[in-house]
Amino acid sequence: MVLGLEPDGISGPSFPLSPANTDSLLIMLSSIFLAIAYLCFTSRTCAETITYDWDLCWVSVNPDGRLARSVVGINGEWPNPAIEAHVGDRIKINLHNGLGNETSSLHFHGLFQEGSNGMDGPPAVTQCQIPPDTSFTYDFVVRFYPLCGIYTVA
Ligand SMILES: [Cu+2]
Repeated sequence: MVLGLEPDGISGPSFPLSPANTDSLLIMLSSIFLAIAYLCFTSRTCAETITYDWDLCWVSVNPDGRLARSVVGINGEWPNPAIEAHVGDRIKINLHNGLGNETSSLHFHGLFQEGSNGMDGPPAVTQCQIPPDTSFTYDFVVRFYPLCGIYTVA
């Protein structure tokens, strides 16, 4: 390491471009390229199809501790299950509307549905409501989104 003056006059380390450092730089850049290639390759080969079989139903719960009431549950349970997926995964949800007296749909709020707009779920906007005692399959790939994280399904 050579101590020298930085352009702004502050003393600090400098790294002259010697053949040894050029080799180190090339090795470092090659490593970064290989890491990026590995991530691209693994993100494609590791994509999975995640399938859920959900039956909407009424369940009696007391979510706020004040009064038990009927809420929409899934497979007889509430709170409803989470969907866990990575970018690139395909999500398939076989949804049966077992409510008996209400139409329904699932809306994937905030998720990009590029190429799969009909799977976004707002009733009367991108899909017809699912009548009681019928089924609908949501089928889409999770696209890249700059704010990967938690989204709500309503
Ligand atoms: Cu929304």
